[in-house]
Amino acid sequence: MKSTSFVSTDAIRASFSSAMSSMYRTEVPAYGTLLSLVAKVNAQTLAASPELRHRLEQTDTLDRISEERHGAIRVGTPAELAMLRRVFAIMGMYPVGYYDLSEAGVPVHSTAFRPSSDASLKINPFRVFTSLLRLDLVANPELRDEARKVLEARQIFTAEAISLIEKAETEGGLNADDAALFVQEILETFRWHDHASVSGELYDRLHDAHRLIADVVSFKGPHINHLTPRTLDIDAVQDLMPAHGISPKAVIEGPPTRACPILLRQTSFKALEENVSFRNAQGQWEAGSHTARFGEIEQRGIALTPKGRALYDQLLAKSREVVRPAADGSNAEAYVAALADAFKAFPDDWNDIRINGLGYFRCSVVECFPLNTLSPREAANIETLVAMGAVQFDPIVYEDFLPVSAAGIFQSNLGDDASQKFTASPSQREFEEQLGVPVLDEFAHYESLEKASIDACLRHFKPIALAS
Ligand code: OOG
Ligand code: NI
Repeated sequence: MKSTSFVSTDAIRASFSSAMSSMYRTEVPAYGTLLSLVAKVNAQTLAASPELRHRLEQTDTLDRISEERHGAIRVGTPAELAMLRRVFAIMGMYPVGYYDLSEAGVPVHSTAFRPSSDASLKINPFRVFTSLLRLDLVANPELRDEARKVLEARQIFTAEAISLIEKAETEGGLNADDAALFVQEILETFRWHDHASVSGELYDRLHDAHRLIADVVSFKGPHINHLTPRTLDIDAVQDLMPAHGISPKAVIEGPPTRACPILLRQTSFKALEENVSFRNAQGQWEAGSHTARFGEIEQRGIALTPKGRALYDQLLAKSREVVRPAADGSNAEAYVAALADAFKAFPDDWNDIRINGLGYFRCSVVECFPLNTLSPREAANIETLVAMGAVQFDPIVYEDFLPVSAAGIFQSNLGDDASQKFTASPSQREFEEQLGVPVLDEFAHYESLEKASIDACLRHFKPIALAS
């Protein structure tokens, strides 16, 4: 029988996001420190910039920021990935984008599960960057087979989780009690395990192949490896981190500091070395360690069009030809200067970005605009309406990721010895087959949001445009 009292997928996601955050705060205390630092800086930034506060209020996006974060997990088999797709769908999170990380020397490919509609993003924009290990990129066939056997033998979901997933799918939703239980059971999948499921000897061999392979294969489940709050001023948080006992990586990844933020800027603190026990040949537990979990913060800017993204990629590459940031931070200042210099070629004014077709914007009607000043011809043209002040525009926030250009985050967390190379081999079709659905194309999605906002404005002025 179909129940009418289902909890909304948005509410389940919000409760899951909050449960993950509490769990990670207990597991990695420095994450809690970062959260309070980010909250403090965000409050100061808003106090110092009434205009920013006003636009965030006007676009109904202020409230989401304090709750906003993303997490990252890495799974080992196509079956695990396909099941996660079903889990996230119950929370209103769908796969957006395909990322080939073999390009950055990491043997995984990925997508981000996230809400896609405006309304859902406003309620809670929680996203989970989800990577699937590519055993096909492991050169040694014996090691590949051993890893596959270990992965195929594990079950990362509890029995209760599986029955609730099936129930949600057959009945079309979950009632309040089931939704609360579902969140608790799914949390189990992402919990940290300090007892490895492989021997120390196998762990070492996996680790020699790539630190990330050891991370995916050696444990009972895909522990959450970081949770990232969103800040409105990443430079300020980066500067304040040392005074709060956290030492950040030397440079912020992504674009430089700008008046009009674009895409995504991120910085992190190094992964912790944690105590882990491994079983030895006699079946006894032996002490060892593993490094996987870290902290990260991010600042989000406007979503770029393919043209804007190409310019971004080109300018980033140009700055890296001048200075490549060293892992020890010794040339950080020179890098920051080279980056700022290269990005002088990227317009730093919202209207210039819009007119040059570099970014996506959401248009809206200016409510107090005197309609009787518009001629029918003016009322039918969006550019004229913008120029006359009848329509305003706000940047559409980039909701996705830049893991390849921010390969620095991976590298700084993999340790300096992790320079293994993998041949870049994007394999989106295979990924989508394993996932069970195609991923949403993020450019097409942003474009449709922009177009819908323009259409709504034109509809508003249509009575005038049609008047003769
Ligand atoms: C995922 C890293 C990707 C980001 O912010 O770009 C990511 C991982 O290390 O598993 O979270
Ligand atoms: Ni991240």
